[in-house]
Amino acid sequence: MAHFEEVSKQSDLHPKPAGLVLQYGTAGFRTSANKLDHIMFRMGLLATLRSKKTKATIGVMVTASHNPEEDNGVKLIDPMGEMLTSSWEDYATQLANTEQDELLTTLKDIIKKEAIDMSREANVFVGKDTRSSSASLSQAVLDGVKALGGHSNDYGLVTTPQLHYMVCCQNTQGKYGEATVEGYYRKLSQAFSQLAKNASNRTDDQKHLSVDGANGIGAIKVREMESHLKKHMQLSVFNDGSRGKLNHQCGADFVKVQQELPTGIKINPGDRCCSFDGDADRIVYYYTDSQGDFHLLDGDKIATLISTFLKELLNEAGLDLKIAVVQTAYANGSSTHYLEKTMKVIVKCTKTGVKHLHHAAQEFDIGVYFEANGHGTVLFSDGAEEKIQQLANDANINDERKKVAFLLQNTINIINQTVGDAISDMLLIEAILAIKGMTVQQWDAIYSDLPNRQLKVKVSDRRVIDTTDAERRAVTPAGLQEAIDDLVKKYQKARSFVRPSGTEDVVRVYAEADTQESADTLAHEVSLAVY
Ligand code: NG1
Ligand code: ZN
Repeated sequence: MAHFEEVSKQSDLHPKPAGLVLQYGTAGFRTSANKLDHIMFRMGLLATLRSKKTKATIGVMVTASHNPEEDNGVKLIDPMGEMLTSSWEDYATQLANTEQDELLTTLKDIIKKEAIDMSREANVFVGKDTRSSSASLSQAVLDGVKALGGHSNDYGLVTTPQLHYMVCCQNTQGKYGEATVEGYYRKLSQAFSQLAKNASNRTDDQKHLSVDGANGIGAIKVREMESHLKKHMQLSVFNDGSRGKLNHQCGADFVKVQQELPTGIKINPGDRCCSFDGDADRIVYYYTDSQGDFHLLDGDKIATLISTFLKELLNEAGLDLKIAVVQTAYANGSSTHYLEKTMKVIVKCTKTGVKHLHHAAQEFDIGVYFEANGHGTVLFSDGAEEKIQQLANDANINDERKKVAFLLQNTINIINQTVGDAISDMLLIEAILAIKGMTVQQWDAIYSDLPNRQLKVKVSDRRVIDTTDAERRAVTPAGLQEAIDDLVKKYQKARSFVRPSGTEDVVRVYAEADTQESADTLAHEVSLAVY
């Protein structure tokens, strides 16, 4: 067929370096930008096939999130705005690694295995972050879509969650919202304004938030959003890309791992601040106290704030809906303890990677999922949304319950349920703090984090480490887990685990204990055991 000739011709313009092998990992493909041109072209092809197969619009986002500027990457988005289904990750890897002269054979194999009707239309939404390499790489994706005869819509610079949102809107015929960036701003800002009406008179100080945009797309987009928020919020945006380098000593990953302020931000003690990551799907909050000490409110604290708020609303509404919090092994032990023992909500632990948390959260009426690094959102089941809707429409309920139903409805509308979203999470957190009349210090005081430390270890082959029990225990290499157990025993309230990273060529080490010194020493000792 003519399309295959075109694929062959175009593919020669996006040649694969012979012998290069890459894996579709935790968050798609991610490596140095100069190795990715052929990957992008081929992901354009794969997205077109996936679109034909699902009879729906598919998304392709060009970004390497929190990685340095020199890197890039690509993630595919499935019809409901969720991550690409795992069964197709293998196709992505096959297509990425097949040598130039075998590309058509691999492509035809996938078409045959999936029985794809090639006469069907295909539609692909493409977005990119602000990296200097993203422009040509997203063009390579578009070339791939075109070569296979698919239609594309190039959204240009968008956050990752905005693209997820638009794919979902498109495939639900507008039920979830309008498939435009403007539609996204409108939906979220309207919900925010409605929620903010329920906050008692706030001073300008209370409305003020400092945002570290990681010198990335989030800074641009939060500025665009600001005009929609009118008098409800006052933002100071730092690290907006005008001077600094993407993710360099700033952004959510830097702040979370280093447990310190990003560079380029000017704040006073007590000021409420947050940092986005490079593609604005993660957020962490923080402040400094009068002694100049830094206080981090990470994904665990965010999950606690949101789940407490929702649980209180459900109680007031008299709605019997099952709420759960989904975390990973990186969740601070204090957060899990607080959620289970004090809040009495169900807590589930999954493997690292949003797709795992997302799936686990789908099992509940309301699933609040957050990685400790600030990547997360809230999922409402159809049944839960219906019950909330019914309550809101019930003419026989008192004003108090009506108000609660209204709050729940707007909470649903402010949340981007397709994936973790820094802007949407920020608005929800700001609304909750405003409604509860809570300061960032009061939020921080809900529980105290156990001191912890994260380290990266370079090894010759990180794949020798295999884990079990949601990555909390190492199965291989032999003796490693026993060595970790022996080290952990030396400290109070201690816990430690290791796992190979899915986005970088490193092994990650995590340790927590009763003091920072113990957590630091334990992390160091465990990293020596990994060598
Ligand atoms: P890896 O590199 O597999 O640890 C990191 C994050 C994940 C997830 C992905 C995708 C940590 C410890 N790991 O994965 O939580 O966010 O990146 O961005 O933060
Ligand atoms: Zn990200």
